[in-house]
Amino acid sequence: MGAPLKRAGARRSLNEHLRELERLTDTAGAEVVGVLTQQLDRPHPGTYLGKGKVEELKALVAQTRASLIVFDDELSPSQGKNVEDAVGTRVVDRAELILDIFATRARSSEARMQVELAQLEYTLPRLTRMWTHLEKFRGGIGVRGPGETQLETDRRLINTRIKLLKERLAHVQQNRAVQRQSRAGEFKASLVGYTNAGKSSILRGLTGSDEIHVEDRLFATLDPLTRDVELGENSRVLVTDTVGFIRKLPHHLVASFRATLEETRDADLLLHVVDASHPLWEEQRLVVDQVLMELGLGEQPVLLVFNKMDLLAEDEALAMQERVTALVPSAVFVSSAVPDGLDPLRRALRHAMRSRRPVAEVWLQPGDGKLLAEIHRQGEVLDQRSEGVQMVIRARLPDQLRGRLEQAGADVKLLPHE
Ligand SMILES: Nc1nc2c(ncn2[C@@H]2O[C@H](COP(=O)(O)OP(=O)(O)OP(=O)(O)O)[C@@H](O)[C@H]2O)c(=O)[nH]1
Ligand SMILES: [Mg+2]
Repeated sequence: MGAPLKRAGARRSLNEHLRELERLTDTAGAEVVGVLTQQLDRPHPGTYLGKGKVEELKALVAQTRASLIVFDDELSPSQGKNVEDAVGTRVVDRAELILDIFATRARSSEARMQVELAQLEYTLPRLTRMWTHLEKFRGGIGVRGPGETQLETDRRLINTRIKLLKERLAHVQQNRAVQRQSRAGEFKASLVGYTNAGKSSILRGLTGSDEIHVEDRLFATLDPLTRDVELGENSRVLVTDTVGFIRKLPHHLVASFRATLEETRDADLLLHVVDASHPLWEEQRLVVDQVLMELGLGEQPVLLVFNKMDLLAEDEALAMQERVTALVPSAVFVSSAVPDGLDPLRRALRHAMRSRRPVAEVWLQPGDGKLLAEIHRQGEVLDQRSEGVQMVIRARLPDQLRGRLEQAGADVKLLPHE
């Protein structure tokens, strides 16, 4: 069921949005047997849809023998309940569907805990309203009836579970933070983007590793994965693949994945992957920007990576490159599906790395063991040699470290051409 509010362009995107909902439904393991749409001036407070449309929905459900109604739009708990009562079939909205997919696909214990946390937090307010709803039917007999007691029990149980999950997650995240520290010196890039844009395919292409899971499905990747990528010419970068975003991503899910995406906060560069062949790529790009903002990542340096260029006709591809480059000169256009199709991305990564982590030669005095250790920890050492009593290290140095070394009296020479 797709019933967006009337506004400019809503009709045009409605079909694409429903196609996406169909793919989500399929991913969740259901088959779509019928589709109904309506454009609304404003949602009906009781049933979201108007009365006539609810009747139509009921007829369609009877005709197709559907056992589930999926709404693309967000329903209040009472609206969902009212439609359920009117039609006699279970109703879920998009948020519940997405939560369900995450729940069945999450593999690592961290992802599973995060999804459970999101589901419980989603349920908590609905639980209250669900019981309130029942209260009404009992005609207000007894203010502290069994229903309310049950509600309190349920609430307490859920709250206890939420607290426990939060504690466990905090523990996992501490371990992660320790791991991150050990990689402090390396140049890090994170792949972010709309689900199915080709993030995992790009990491696979960059590393040549078949172990990386790629699938023509929404939310193929849930757990972040970091791999070392050799760029040639003495450059190496750590690239992290992350969970994809989608429009109307449930807020609780974003909140609970915040920690997993902590890695991304640490990244020197975000690689925002856009599916250039998707008719709504512009909307998808905005959705990703919005979620990044929500996650507090709005200020990170971003490289726009237009992927799947092989699916565009030559003139289309040229027109797109021209239009995008005029607005975002740094954008790159790639295809992970053709040989050498990722070369523009490799070049851009080498360039980004050189400008942000220039190679320097550091001359240290014999007593500078502490500085040497710091270079190894925070920078990327390419080689080291002795010149008389002095130690000469060639390394990629983040700006801050270079400043500190100079302050501490080390002799630091930038080597601009490496
Ligand atoms: N033709 C073409 N297909 C591609 C390209 N890159 C990825 N694909 C396909 O797009 C689909 C999704 O690719 P993934 O790499 O799994 O996408 P993802 O962004 O990791 O998706 P999620 O993990 O679900 O967020 C797969 O069927 C890929 O084979 C490309 O450059 N060209
Ligand atoms: Mg993926």
